[in-house]
Order: sequence, then C-alpha cells, then structure tokens
Amino acid sequence: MTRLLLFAFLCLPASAQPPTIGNVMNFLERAEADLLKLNIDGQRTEWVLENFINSDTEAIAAQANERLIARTTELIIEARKFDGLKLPPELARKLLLLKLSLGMPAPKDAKLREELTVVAAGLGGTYGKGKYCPGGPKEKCLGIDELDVQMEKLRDPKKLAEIWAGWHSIAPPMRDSYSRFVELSNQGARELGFTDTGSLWRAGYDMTPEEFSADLERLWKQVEPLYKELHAYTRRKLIAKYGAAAQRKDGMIPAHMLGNMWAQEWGNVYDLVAPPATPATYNLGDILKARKSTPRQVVEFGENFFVSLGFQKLPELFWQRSLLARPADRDVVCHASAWAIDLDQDVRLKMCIQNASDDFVTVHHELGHIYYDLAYRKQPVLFRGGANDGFHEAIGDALALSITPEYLKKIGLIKTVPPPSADLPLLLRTAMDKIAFLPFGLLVDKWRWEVFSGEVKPEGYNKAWWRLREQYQGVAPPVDRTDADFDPGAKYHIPANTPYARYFLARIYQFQFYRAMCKASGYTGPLNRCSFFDSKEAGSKLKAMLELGQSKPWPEALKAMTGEEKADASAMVEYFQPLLVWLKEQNKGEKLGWTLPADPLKAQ
Ligand code: X8Z
Ligand code: ZN
Repeated sequence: MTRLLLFAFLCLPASAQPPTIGNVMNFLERAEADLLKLNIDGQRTEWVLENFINSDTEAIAAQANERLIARTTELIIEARKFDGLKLPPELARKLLLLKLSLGMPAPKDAKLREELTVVAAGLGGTYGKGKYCPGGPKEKCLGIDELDVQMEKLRDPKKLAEIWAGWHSIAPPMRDSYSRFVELSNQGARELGFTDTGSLWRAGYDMTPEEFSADLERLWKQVEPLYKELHAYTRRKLIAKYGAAAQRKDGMIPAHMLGNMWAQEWGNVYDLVAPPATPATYNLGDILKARKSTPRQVVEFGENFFVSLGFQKLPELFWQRSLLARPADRDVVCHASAWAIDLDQDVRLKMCIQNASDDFVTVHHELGHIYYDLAYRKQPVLFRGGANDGFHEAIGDALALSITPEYLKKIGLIKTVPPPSADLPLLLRTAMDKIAFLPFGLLVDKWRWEVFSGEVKPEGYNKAWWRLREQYQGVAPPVDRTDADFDPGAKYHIPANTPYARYFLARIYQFQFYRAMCKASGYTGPLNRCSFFDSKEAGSKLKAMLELGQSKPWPEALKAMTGEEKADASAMVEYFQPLLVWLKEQNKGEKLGWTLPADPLKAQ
C-alpha cells in the first residue's frame, strides 16, 4: 500500500502536485537568505553612492539594485504557486510582505529593468549634486543644507525668492528622466498584478488601497481646522512684517516666506509670529552653536534619551561608520538618513549636522529609525521593518515631543525654565512645525499617485503640483512657473523615490505614541508639558512594539503600545487644544482659508 502510494506520488508531474506548507517554508527560507544577501549588497553600494556621488558609484549602485529587484521579482512570481493555499498567519504574512516589498518595481525584461535602475540612480545623484551659486557659477555654490540655513535666517523677501528659484532650477533637467522612471516602474507594477506603482504603495497598510486613501482623508479632516487657523494667523503676521510682498488677493501665503524651502515646516519663522510681550524662549540651534557642540555631542543627546528609557548605547560601529558633517571635498547626499546596512548591528546615520535649529529634533528622528532597526533585528528577514512605514517615521518624533523646557534644563541645555506664560508661545512654536506640515505630508503622494496612475502627464507635472499645494497648503509660488519647471523634483523624496504618505501618518501616530508613553510614565497633567525621559515603563512599552517589527498587522502593534487599534488624530488635537482656543480668539473676524483659481487646471 505504502509503495503503491509512493509510486503514484512519484509518477505525478511535479507541477500537478498541490504545494504543501513544507514547500512554502522551504521557499521562504531560500527567499529570505537571498534577500538578506542582496539587500546588504544594495545598501552598501547605495551608502557608497550617497557618500561619494560620481558616475562610477552611480553605476555600481544601479547594478546592485538591479540584482536585488530581479531576484525579488522572480521570488514574487514563484510565490504565486502558493496562491489560495491555507497557511498559518506567519507564513501568509511573509508572502504578503514579499509581494509588497518593492518600492520600485521593475519590468521583467532585463534591458528595461537595467534602464530603470540607471535612471533612478541618476535622479538621486542629480539631486545630491544640486547646488545654487548666488554669485554666479564661479562664486561659492551652496548645497541644500546651506540653502536651508539661508531660508531659515533671511528676512528679505527678494533674496528669499532668489534662493527659492535658484534651488528649484536644479530640477527641470530631471523631468524627462522622471517620466521615463514612472513608465518603467509602472510596467513593473503591472507585471506584479497592481494597476500602477502608486496602488502598490497604497497596498502596504493592511487594508485595501481604497480604504487607505479614505483613511488618510478621514485623518486630514480631523486636523484641517487646526491648519486653517494656523494659516490665517501666520498670514496676518507675515503681512504685518512684509506688507504687500506677503499679501495676495486670493489669501494664499507666498511659499518662500515660511522659513523652509518647501514651506513644509514653519518653525523657522516663529520669531515673526510670536505673540507680543512673550517671555523669551530659546532657540536650540543657537544654544548648540554657543556651546560649540560637535555633531557627535548632538547625536549623544539623542542616544542618552533612548538609554534613559532602557535601550542600549549605540554600537561602536555606529560611531566609526556614520557621516555626521558635510565633507569639504566631495558631493554627498546631505538629506538626513538612517541606515541598517546589514539589517543587524551595522547601523549608521548620514547627516550634515551644522547646529541649525531643526538639527536637534532631526537627530532624534533619525535615532528613532536606528533603534527600531536594532530592536527588530532578531526577527526573520521579511519581518525586519516598521509595523508600517509611518511607524518608522514616528518613533524618534514621539521622543522629540518630550523635549520640554524641564527636560532641557535637566540635561543642562538651558539654565532656567521659562515661566508658565511661555506655554502658549512654545505650543505655537511646535505647531509651526507639526501642524504646518500636515497638508504638505498629504499632498506629495497625492501628486505622485496622480502621476503613477497616468491622470497627470509629464507636461502637466508642475501644474498638478501647484494645484495641490494651493489646495491643501494654501501657498503660492514666489515666481512665475511654467510647464518646463519641475518643482516636485526639487524635493528629495521625489528623485529618491521615497514614499511620503508615511510622514503624514507619522505626524498623527507620534502623538498617539507620545500620549501612551506619557500615560505609562505615570504623567497626568496637560499633554503638551509631558516628558517621559527616564521612564523605564514608557521604554518597555516602546520596546515591545519595536521588537515586533512588521511581524503583525500594524493595528496589533499600535494596540500593544497604546491600546488603540485605529490611527486617530485626537491625541494631536488634545495636545494643541489650548493653542486652538487661543488661535480662534486671535483670528476673530478674520476670513479663514483662501480661494483657488476658477479652473484649477489653469492654476500656476
Ligand atoms: O525625510 C525626512 C527625514 C528622513 S526619513 C529627515 N523627513 C521628511 C522631510 O524632510 O521632508 C522628516 C520629516 C519629513
Ligand atoms: Zn525618517
């Protein structure tokens, strides 16, 4: 009997045998081993590219990326034979994550795939090399980190507009490559069964792409009233400072007057909107400069925060291999980033720290990525990731919300805690970064989704970009734009192909995480005054969530930490409640909002 059965089994053609759970396990073991190796190769070459941008490093990085995408695509296609098989949740999740793992899907055709990886590396390189030379090409040229400081400090609208336009002039040469990139990546997405690359991205949130879009809209509606109040208040203050240069009939704010190249965070112009007779607060950038803090010391402040929660010190390799300041002799990508090179202990930070006022918070942001990477490094390869990408972006920010005056005094960065009357101004300062960011966080991928879906064609790229910026942010370009411009390309995440909805989500999640950690630390006062520094209870909640990696759907990770199962802006609204009341008072009699051009397609 046994022999007969065995015979019958052996006689079946391999393809006709129904796959078993054992087959899936074997397949995944092979897949994870291959992906780990190719990922490490890819990360190493990408690290070298971003630290030494030149034509050779671009070519090498493109090749490594090509190999990784080729193998991942093969594995995704091979995994189709398991479709419909009833599997234990852990295996089913691994197969799902594999299917969703390509942020840049590529065609099966080797030539086209190679073309795509070359185009992508070129886009990243062009952005990284981007410079504006205010005195002409023979004079000193400035990279984006230096221009950021100018946008932060300058208060002359003409000069600001010049710098804005100067930086944006790096982008038009990328437009054609970008449209080719879109075509090729979409072809790859379709071959994997998605309608386009945007819908593949939206499928990564444990719900359907349609549910995800609806969820973002729901969250935006929760916070939009806060933004509208802040916008109206800031507009009035800018008009008071700059007069006609800041005033537009349509009520929009000129995008170059908000202290940031993309008008995404406005904290740098806090001095212009600070309520009169406010007690003096502090500027962390100025404090660090006065202390002559080295980049390493700035990073150590962030490390100490994590250690205070019960995490380990950063591995020695981190200090040996990170890049913490812009090198004088070569082009590097200065946009801050965190790396888990071997998906294990070889973690690195790449950041051009110069003690600008945002640097302190950005360091915490980046260390959030690094401690997340370290926490899930014992998970199987396919689970080494954030519960979703918004979680990854929210961890360090949740800690940074604890940078209260009391905390700064404790660590010796300020001598005296500002009086309670400074609470509201401090809240306004935070809102200028956190609330102002929301519409920008939303619109970047709204634009990209329209581009990937084909709704917006290359000749309409720039118009569509400004239509969304006007609609959501209520900001207008400082100088005339034409279809030949490619303003989205002047924002790092577009040439780098980094999805952006994650940052919108992170703005919401970070307040949920922060509220949960404040509670765990035993804090009961007003949310905006809480610091959970030094709380092992908060730390162990955080650790429990981080260690899960992406092994569970994100609502379960959220529940482990907060007890909540849905993204919810109520923690953010609670945090800013006193400010909202105050802003409403300030804006009495003011018309909130702005008007859009009658035909949005004609908007410029
Ligand atoms: O890109 C970043 C981080 C690296 S993941 C520095 N952020 C977004 C941006 O700069 O546009 C953090 C906030 C939003
Ligand atoms: Zn980040």
